[in-house]
Amino acid sequence: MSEMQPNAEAVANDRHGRDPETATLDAVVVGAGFAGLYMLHRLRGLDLSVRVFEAGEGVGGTWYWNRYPGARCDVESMQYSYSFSEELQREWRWSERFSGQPEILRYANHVADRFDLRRDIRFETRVTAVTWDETAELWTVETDRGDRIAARFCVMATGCLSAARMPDIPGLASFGGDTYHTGHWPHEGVDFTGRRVAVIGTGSSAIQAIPVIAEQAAHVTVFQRTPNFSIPSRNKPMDDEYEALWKSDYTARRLKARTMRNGILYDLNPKGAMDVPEEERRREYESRWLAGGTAFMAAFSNLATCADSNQTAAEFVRAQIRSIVRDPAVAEALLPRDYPIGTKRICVDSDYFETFNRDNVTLVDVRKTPIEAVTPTGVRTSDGSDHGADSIVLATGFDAMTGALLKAGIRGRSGLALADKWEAGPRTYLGLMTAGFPNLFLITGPGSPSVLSNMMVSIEQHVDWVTDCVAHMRARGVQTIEATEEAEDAWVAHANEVAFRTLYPQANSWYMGANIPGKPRVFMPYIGGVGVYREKCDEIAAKGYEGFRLSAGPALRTSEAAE
Ligand code: N01
Repeated sequence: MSEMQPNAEAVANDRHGRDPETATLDAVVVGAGFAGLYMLHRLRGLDLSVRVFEAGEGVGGTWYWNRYPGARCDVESMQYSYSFSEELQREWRWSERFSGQPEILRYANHVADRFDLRRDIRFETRVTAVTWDETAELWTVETDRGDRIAARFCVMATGCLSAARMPDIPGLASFGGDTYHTGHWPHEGVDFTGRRVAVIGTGSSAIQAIPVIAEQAAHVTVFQRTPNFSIPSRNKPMDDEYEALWKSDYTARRLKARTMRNGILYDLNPKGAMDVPEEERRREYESRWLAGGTAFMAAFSNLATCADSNQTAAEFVRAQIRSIVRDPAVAEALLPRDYPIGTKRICVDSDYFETFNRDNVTLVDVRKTPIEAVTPTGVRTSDGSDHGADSIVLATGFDAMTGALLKAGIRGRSGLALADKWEAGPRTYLGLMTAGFPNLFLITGPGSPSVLSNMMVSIEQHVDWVTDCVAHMRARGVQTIEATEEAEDAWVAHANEVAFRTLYPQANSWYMGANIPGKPRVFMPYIGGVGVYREKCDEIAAKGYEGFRLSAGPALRTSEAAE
């Protein structure tokens, strides 16, 4: 055991009566976002000893960190919530159709309290190394607070969009004002009153933040590299009848959502866009535009696969942008043209395009005039313009899907670093495990539907699958489970094949790793659909975990055996 100073709160004995600094735990979970919280709850249900490490001071993961103005979920509140507890889903009341970050964070805290989860979570503790001990067949988990803990299982619940990306813009450190990243927003909030704000980036975060910042700031300069498609959210207070309707039938609705392509229950038009007359197509797009939200992309069944069909949806949105933005030159600059709609994550906004009609908002197209440097007083572009700023907001995104996993310093069999194994891109079996890393589970890992789905649905599915797997191992005295190379190769090939049947790989998106210089271009999430994917996972488990190698060992220690 480490001689270093252990995490102070961890010194108390755990509920199994063991000193957690010296005991071998059944499981370590990394991250206390929605995945980590539910994983802890389920593993406790098996009466396993579990420790969660969380870098933040509180629970909530992405909703803990992303506190930028306007941060809001684009999955409806009635669906972006846990389904595992009937009481929880009935008692919790959402105030808006799409919940804002503060309310979602309150919900995460409510769940942590309601299920008494905090006592097994070590906050402000970052995992720095996760090493497989070949002899003991245990993971050794080390933290930046000196913990060094042995655990039979390690579950990475680190989130897909948690490693914030700072851009490599020369001079950034020399800026004399304040710099903020949307993914690490100050907890006390930021008052932009009277300030000139430069926003770099126009992805989902920026598109939500810009209208709110523009209401407050003296001036906002938006630096846009790639224009984005965005659909109005039409957010509104929660309608009591709508809530009651959902709650009257919650279980059936949740079950149905799990069979849907993206884990969201909405009305998918089964027709192809080119199979209907132009007038009907226009009506369909119009009604969805007026209804708001990502269901716009369900206007026709083939928008993700047929270029001509996709083009009709893209053109409809471009026409809306032209009609909203008064200055034709600004409208033109805001039109996304060089990738199919939906192949970069579709954005959902409240008055984003309208914001460019304000006198205090300027758009800078950095494709035409690239950013050359940040200076002490602002941002300089290639045409020699100095855009003065008091604050810079970096809405520059994340090292998505693999960033947080690779930062955790994971080493598997024979000391193989995950970073080396994934040098040419992530390789997993089902996005749940990776060969050479026994008993290490990934929640919504690359190779699973994850970011292409309602994350709550995918999180619950993975956590339930892992829980069942651990219970299966315990019942049969299995020591380790590990993906085989063959199963992994076949899954990677299948996931690729499915991805390349769609238009998605045509865009330079973070799905492809294209936002990070030098990152391998691999389509990372599984696009085969949440329902299909769930069936595959269940089928594999039913066949005795086909494609996994299960090795015998002493029966998993239950609390009874350990005490
Ligand atoms: O990040 P992004 P995000 N110079 O990567 C630009 C989820 N999310 O934080 O496209 C200039 O999408 C970059 O330009 P380009 C959601 O899944 C959900 O906004 O690379 N610009 C892009 O415009 C989302 O997709 C919600 O050319 C630079 C922007 O920065 C994901 O999180 C809300 C640059 C980054 O956009 C990530 O969204 C928010 C540079 N050097 C987020 N570097 C909802 O639920 C980068 N850019 C609604």
